[in-house]
Amino acid sequence: MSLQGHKLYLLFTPSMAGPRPWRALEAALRGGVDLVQWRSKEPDDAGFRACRDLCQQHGVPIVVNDEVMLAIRGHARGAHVGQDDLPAEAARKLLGRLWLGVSTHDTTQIEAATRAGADYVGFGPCFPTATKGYEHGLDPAVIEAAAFACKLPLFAIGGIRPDNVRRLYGLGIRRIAVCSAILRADDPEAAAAELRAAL
Ligand code: TZP
Ligand code: MG
Repeated sequence: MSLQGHKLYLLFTPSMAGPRPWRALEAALRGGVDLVQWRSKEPDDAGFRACRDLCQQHGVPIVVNDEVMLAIRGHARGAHVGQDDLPAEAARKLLGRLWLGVSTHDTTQIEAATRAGADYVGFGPCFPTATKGYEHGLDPAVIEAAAFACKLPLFAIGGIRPDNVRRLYGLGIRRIAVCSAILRADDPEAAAAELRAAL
């Protein structure tokens, strides 16, 4: 399966999702999330396996944030690394044919991730977001240039919500990664469906 059809990427941090994280994840999957990142703040292999199995039931691939070895031994579809994590080249070697995602913040980093053999990039922050403490989003012109220049599937990230996602669409963005807009929504299924409809 290629990444081409994947557009709505949920960063699933259970502690972000209120008292019933699994219910929120299931609702998000029903709403149209088609790629999930396991993004636990503490090591939680049992939580990872529960997440993986739920995603599998919905036919949705799971990617592990940071923990490349967990992705491999846990039979995830791939792993995601940031600029301060295991270098993308090293992650690429360990992952073999599994997917590698890389967080990027400018076109130089996109080019480096592409050379390192990434399968997709995250790009942002597009808007301010408390989830990662960004007070400002990138200049829309920078986002548009990245969307145009990037040869890999690019998931815009950072503060994306149903009420601003169309601005990104207008800049050429066709894939998004979100956390709080779904996990903190009163109705995660509706939030996911609304984001998906905008893409
Ligand atoms: N990287 C850039 S912004 C961000 C990450 C992991 C947080 C995304 O979360 P939210 O809640 O969708 O802004
Ligand atoms: Mg990281």
